Amino acid sequence: MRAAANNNIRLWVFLLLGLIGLALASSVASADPREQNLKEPIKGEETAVLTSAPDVPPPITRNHATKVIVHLEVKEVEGRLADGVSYTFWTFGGKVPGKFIRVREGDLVEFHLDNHPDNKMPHNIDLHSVIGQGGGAASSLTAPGHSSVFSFKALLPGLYVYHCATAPVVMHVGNGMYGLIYVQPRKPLPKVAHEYYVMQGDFYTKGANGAQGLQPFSMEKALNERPEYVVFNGSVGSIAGDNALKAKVGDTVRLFVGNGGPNLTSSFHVIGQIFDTVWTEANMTMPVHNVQTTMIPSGGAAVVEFKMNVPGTFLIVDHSLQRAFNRGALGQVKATGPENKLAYSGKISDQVYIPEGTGIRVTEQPSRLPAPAHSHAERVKLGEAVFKTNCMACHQENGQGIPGAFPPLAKSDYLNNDMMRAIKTVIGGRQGALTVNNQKFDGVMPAWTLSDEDIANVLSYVYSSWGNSGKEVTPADVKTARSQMPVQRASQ
Ligand code: HEC
Ligand SMILES: [Cu+2]
Repeated sequence: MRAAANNNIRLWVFLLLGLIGLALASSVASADPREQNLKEPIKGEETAVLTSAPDVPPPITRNHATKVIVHLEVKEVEGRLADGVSYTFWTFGGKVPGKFIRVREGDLVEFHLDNHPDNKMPHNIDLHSVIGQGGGAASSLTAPGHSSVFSFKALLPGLYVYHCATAPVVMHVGNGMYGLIYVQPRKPLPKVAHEYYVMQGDFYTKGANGAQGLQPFSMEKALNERPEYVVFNGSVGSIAGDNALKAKVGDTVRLFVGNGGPNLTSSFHVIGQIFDTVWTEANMTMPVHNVQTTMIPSGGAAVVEFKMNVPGTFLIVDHSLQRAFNRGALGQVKATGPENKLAYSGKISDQVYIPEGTGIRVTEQPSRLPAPAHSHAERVKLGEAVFKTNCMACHQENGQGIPGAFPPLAKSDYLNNDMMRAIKTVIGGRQGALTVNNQKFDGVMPAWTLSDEDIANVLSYVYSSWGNSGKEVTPADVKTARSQMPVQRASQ
C-alpha cells in the first residue's frame, strides 16, 4: 500500500514539473517580439503621413496593426547647401534628409519606390527596419520613370535609417539619399510638447568650404573622408536663425536624430542642455538618463529628450567642434518664456581680470632674431605668418575683430591715425578703455616679446591688408618707439 502511494506522488511531481516546463517554454516563445509582431493580425489599411524635416508625423494612436502604404519619390534636385553654394542633391521626397516615415510595430508596410522620370540615375532603398536581403535594396532597384513595390512587416520597434544602396553607394548617400523611419513601439513614448526630426550628413564638394556656385561631388574627398560640409538637415543653417527649432520654457523637446553619413560618426550634443533621456542607438527598450553627448554612428540613430527650464538659444552641434563651427553642423533650439535665475543666473558681472605679476610691459627684444626682410613686399609676406600665429586668435582672420571683445584692425582709425601708437600697442600690450571706429572696448591685449623685425613685419602686413593705409613699418620705427617707452622686465 505504502509503496503504491509513493509511486503515485512521484507521478504527480513528474507531471507537475512537465507542465511548468511547457508553460515556461511557451512563455519564452511568445516573448519573442519578432514572432509576436509577425503573428499580429492586420486590420484595415491606411496611407502613411510623410513629413519633411524638421517635422515629424503625428503619433500613431491605434492599438492594432494595419497595412500602411508608403509612396516615396526619388528626385534629383538642385538646392542650397550654404550661402552662395548650391548642389545637386539626390533625395527621397525632394529634400535632404528624406521624408520621415512613421509606422507601428506589427504593421505591414507596402512600400512603393517611385523614381521620377526626369532623374538620370537608377536608385533603390535599404531600410534598416527591414529584415530581408539588402533591407529592401535587392527588390527595389528602380530606373527613372519606374516604380518598385515590396512589403515588409515591422518586426522590431526603433528609429531606423533608410538610404539608397546603388553603386557607387558613397556617392548616392553622399548626395543626400537618406532619411528615417520610426517603428513606434506598441506602447508609445509619452506625449511631449515637441517632436522634431534632425539628421546629420557629410558633403564632399569639389570646391573648398565656402567656394561659391554650383559645386559638383568630389569622389576623391569622399573616399578620403574629408568633407567640406557637415550639416544638419541638408544645408548650413537649416535649423538656425529663423528656422531654429522652437520651444517654450517648461516644454520637453524630443528629437529623432539620425546620421546619414556616408562616413562620419556624430558626437551629438546640445550646448547648455543635458539629455534627460536617450534611447541610445534608438533601442526602444533600455533608455539611459542624464547624458551630455551621445554618439550617433553613420547609418544609426537615437531618440533624445530634454526639458527647457530656462529661456535661451541652445546650439545643436556635432561636438567634433570644427564640424560645428567651421563646416556647418550647427543648429539651434530657441526657448522663450520666463527666466529662472535660480537655475541659471545669467551674467552677473564682467570685470577685467589681471592677476598679480601679469600685464607687465615687456619692452625688450627676444634673443633669437628673424632674418631681415629685403623689401616691403617680403616684409608683408613674413608679417602674415606672424599675424597668423600671434594675432589672429583675437583680431580674427580678416582683422574684423569681435564686437565687444577684440577691436578691429581692418580700417581701424586707432591704427591708421597714429603709427607710433600702434607700434607701442604691440610692443607693450594695452589695457583700459579705448575706442576704435566709434566702438568702445575695454579689454587686455597681452604684451609681445616679438623682435623689432617681427613687429615691423606684422604691422606692415596689417597696414597693407583689409583696406588699411598701406604704410610700411620698419625695424628702425620700432626701435624709435621702444626708445620712447619705459623699459621693464617680466618678473619670472
Ligand atoms: C589675446 C587677444 C589679443 C591678441 C592675441 C592680440 N591682440 Fe591686439 N588687442 C587686443 C585687445 C583686447 C585690444 C584692445 C585693448 C584695450 O581695450 O585697451 C587690442 C588692441 C590692439 C590694437 C589697437 C586697437 C586697434 O584696433 O587698432 C592694435 C593695433 C593691435 N591690438 C594689434 C595687435 C597685433 C599686431 C597683434 C599680434 C602681434 C595683436 N594685437 C594680438 C587683444 C589681442
Ligand atoms: Cu541612389
